[in-house]
Amino acid sequence: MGNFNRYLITAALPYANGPVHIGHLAGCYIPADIYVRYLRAKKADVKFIGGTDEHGVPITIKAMKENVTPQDIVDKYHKIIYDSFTDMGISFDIFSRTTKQIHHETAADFFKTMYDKGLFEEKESEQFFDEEKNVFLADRYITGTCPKCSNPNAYGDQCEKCGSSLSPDELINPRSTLSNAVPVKRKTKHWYMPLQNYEPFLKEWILEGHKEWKNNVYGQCKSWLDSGLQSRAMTRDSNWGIKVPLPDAEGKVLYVWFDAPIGYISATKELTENWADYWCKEDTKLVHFIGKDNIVFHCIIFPAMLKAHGGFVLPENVPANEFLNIEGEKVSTSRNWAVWVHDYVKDFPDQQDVLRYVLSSTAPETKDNDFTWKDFQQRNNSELVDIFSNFVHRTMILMHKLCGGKVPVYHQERKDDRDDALLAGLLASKQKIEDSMENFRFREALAEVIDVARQGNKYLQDKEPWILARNAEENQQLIDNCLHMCLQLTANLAILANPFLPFTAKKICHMLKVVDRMLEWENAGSLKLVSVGYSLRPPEYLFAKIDDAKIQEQIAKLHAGLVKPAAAPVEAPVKEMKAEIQFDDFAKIDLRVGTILEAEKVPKADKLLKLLVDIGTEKRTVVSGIAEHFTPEEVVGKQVTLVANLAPRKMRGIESQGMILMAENAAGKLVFVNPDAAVDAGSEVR
Ligand code: B3M
Ligand code: ZN
Repeated sequence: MGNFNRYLITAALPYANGPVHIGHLAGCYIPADIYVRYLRAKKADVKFIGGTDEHGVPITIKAMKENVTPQDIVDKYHKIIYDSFTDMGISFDIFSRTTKQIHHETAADFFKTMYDKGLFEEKESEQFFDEEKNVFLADRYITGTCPKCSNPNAYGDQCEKCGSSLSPDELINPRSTLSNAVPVKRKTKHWYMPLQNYEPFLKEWILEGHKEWKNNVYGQCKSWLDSGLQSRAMTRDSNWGIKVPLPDAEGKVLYVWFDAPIGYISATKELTENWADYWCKEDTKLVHFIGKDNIVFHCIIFPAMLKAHGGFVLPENVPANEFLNIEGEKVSTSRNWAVWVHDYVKDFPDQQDVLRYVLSSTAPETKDNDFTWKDFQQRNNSELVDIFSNFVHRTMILMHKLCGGKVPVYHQERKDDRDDALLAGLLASKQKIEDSMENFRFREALAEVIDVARQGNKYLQDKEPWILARNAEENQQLIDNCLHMCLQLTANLAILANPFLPFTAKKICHMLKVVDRMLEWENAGSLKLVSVGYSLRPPEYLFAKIDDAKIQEQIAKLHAGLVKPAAAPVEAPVKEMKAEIQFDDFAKIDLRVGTILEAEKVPKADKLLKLLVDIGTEKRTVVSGIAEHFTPEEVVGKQVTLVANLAPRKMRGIESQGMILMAENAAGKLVFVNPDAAVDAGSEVR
């Protein structure tokens, strides 16, 4: 593990302005947690630092839009984010917040030290200002007409229609997105860090000194450094953030990307009195886990700050991951194209390890990767269930059946080559897993863990203890040896899987009646983990198959939650009125209020739901074309207006006995037509 005596592992501090999704987990939190759990199992001295980033423009904007204070926003999301990570077993030693006092002090001191050393340039510039809201506007919050393609909704930094990057000055008819006011230019003073001064140091340190960094990380750093660095403002005009600790700095706060990484230091201070050991001693290995959009901040700007301030270690590695797409499309929080962690935890109780497994084995380590629910199901069913769980379960069942529920003796004199080969395979796998782990190749490491289970299955299949049992009297020693080996291998699997699947490792320990300390890494490769003669607990399934319905539900949920892009308001097409009818015509229609009792998707029909509707006197099956608008769960329990005397019609082989009424809004979204208070099912509508 190199010449390091302690480890300081950080995972990016997510903005507390929304919940976390599985892209966050795959990008940095699961890899960081795997690495930390591995180090802890190796009994390394390690601290795992996390928290929420609670300053910055996105938070103030969200607060303004929701008409609450920024503090309300960060309080709400800090809790949601914290709960999501805790539920998923992300084992931070501390999960702090950048709004804490200790962080404000630490960051302000950091700035002051740099200021006193004369490391900032003070510059005045003109910036856009919203006179109605009384705030300076970040480029993103100015819109106007694109000078290149005439898109009326281009942003001050970019036109999303033609893709050109813009500056707010170029926009035709610029407006503030906050108030729609025409922004004016105002003079403002800020403190800049001349990053170009740090170029020689950064080139030497990264381009020469860290050629081992991942290609995607090294490549991004190189291209930044090759194209030359510039001065960057480290302060902003705002009243939300850390006040600039200077006398003439009213209304100025630290730039969020100045304060946020210092959050790692503040959180360590909060965690332990010995924080300086971790931050200042050269034999600390500091590793930042982040997503690729944060590379420049962690590899260029923060190290330059650390260097400028002096006295701190620099990151030894920054193993950033690329992005995880969902079902072939980029995650978009504004369109709600995401799988939210809090939803997963609710929908898949006690199945955190399934998600941890899938996200680790498809992690976007070298390039963007795709998460699909089908693949999630497939990996669960064919890898976790068929290989991993199956081996452990068969071992436990056979031990109970053929060895009286106790760990059988190993009869040395009956040892054979197959047993030796199993041990040799285990030791080789352990070595490979270590190599992969230490090079941040967690996918590869995890594949090797599964391979150990695969070796176990093969061993059982070769030895066939169930066949030997036909002549148990003669073969008992062979049966004992086989199950003894399989039980020891099961214990080894728990150790090897523990960094990835901590909940499962615990379950195995429970079944085998061993203490959690068994999970220490040095125990891997031992064949003395479970003691002979011990009676073990009855087997439980570690993983269970996930069926198609459950997967369809998730896919439907993803699509149902999708927010259509806020298109320019469309005039609702005026539908022409149908020809006049007489009262008698209307009176022919029997309308009743019904209550939806059951709902399910009609197989192979994207639009249809099959409903069971209670209309008081009877229950009707109704096939309705609303599946693109509602999930089955959303409609169960709803009251609807039903045309009760419509002649039955067959749809996809199902007889539909009535039709439910829906209103359609201009955007094509369906809304139930239902009574405004609950009424008895069967009530007539007239
Ligand atoms: N909050 C950006 C993000 O959540 C930022 C990370 C800070 S890490 C110090 O992606
Ligand atoms: Zn354009």
